Amino acid sequence: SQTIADTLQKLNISAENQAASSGQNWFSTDKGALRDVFSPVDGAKIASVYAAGPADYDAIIAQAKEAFLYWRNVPAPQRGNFVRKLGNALRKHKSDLGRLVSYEMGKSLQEGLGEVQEMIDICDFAVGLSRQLYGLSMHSERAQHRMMEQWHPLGIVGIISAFNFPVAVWSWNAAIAWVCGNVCIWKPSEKTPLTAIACQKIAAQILAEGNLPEGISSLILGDASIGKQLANDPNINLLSATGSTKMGKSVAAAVGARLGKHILELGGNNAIIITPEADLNLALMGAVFGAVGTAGQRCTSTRRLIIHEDIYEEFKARLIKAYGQLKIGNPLNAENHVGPLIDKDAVQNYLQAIARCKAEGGNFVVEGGVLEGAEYASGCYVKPCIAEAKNEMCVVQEETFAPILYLLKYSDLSEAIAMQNGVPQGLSSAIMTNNLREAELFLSASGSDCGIANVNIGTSGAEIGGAFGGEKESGGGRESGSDAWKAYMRRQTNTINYSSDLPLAQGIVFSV
Ligand code: UN1
Repeated sequence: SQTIADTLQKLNISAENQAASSGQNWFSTDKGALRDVFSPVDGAKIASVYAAGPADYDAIIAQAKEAFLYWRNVPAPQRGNFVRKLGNALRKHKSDLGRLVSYEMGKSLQEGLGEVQEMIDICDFAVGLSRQLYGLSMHSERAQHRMMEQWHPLGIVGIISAFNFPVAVWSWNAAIAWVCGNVCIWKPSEKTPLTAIACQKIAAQILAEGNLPEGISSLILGDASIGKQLANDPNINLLSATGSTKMGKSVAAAVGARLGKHILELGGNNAIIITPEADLNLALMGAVFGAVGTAGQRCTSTRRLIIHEDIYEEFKARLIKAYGQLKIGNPLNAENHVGPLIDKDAVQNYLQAIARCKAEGGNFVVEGGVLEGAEYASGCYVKPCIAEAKNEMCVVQEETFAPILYLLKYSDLSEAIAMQNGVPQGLSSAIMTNNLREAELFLSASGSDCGIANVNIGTSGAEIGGAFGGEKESGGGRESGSDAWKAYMRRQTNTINYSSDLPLAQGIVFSV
């Protein structure tokens, strides 16, 4: 079987990697700090990366600006052709990239491969979209006048991505941004730079084959200070940032201060309502995958179950049994359901949340804890746990990026919906029911207040065809499918007069 060294070699990752790249042009002019990247899977050092400094940043911006002057004039379907080739290259590299995602980030190999599939899917979507960037035409109130709108590219799109979806989130933004005529600068999480380097190398190769400007795709590595720079920089015409609500608030303030555009994909506190009319087998699978998949590190992870009192005890017993069967361990081994958390800081956050939950009166029916032993030597493996809790508890109101599931009890559906909505976040939500009235109420204006609301599906695992994003502290932005592309373009309204008069709108008379 293939070793990690083989995977790294096939993806062209060196032992020491440069801080920035504009297409195939890699550099580290500032020779910033050299940072080691460790795998949460086995604690081993994978490679090192330089952090970008001011000269690296300026070079990236200059290349991006120049590339945009060219790219904006390339017909959109031809821009789609670049994305089509990228999608094909990703198909070729799917198994290697999926393995590296799994090894660098810690999610199961299945989910690593799924993440690469999500990239392929968005490329397909964007290729089709490249012939569909439709504007409307309107009827003018004036004779022999025509009105229409056009969508033009914005310029440079900055993409800040998080460790939990180290490659897919980039592609949702980049594939759409490119067909819209923008150039992209990607700042991945400093916890997962290697998968980003691998993707950038694949994209750069396609650019080179098409003789396209290097600055269409750029990568810049470093910590939050690079993110701050992007947020403050008026050269960044749109900043799409995925991460914590805290990060989002600081990005929004900086981008807002310069009246720039942003798309924010922040935390979630997602719940599944399980009614007495639910198919409990479905509900169980949806809840367990949602809560322990990606070790609870998706922004769409299921954090709360709101269960009807009549089925509460039965469902709790089934959950406890299912948790008892979970296998925790190396995510590259297909036998295991749950891999490690991203790092030891994440383990500390998990332990603190458990302690706080207990202090606030939470009752753990499945206990958590950190696993020890040779297989868990990275120190990042934790036990998925379940606590009976109250929605008002401080810890339940927050997003803890770990596999901790809170059980809440309800007696009528309006109360359940109020609980579901009664948190600061508004990303994903679900109801499990076979009752049409319950389902439709949940989806109605007085139902879920989230950007995503599902019926008989858990909270995680959205497809790229829909617009992805949430309300309230989840940020309000939308990425991926539907008409989310509009955020990556500027709308221009055009009125064209083909008469020999100059009538004014609103019937205003003006003559000299
Ligand atoms: C995220 O957790 O940042 O719906 C994104 C899902 C995935 C995306 C999650 N398609 O779970």
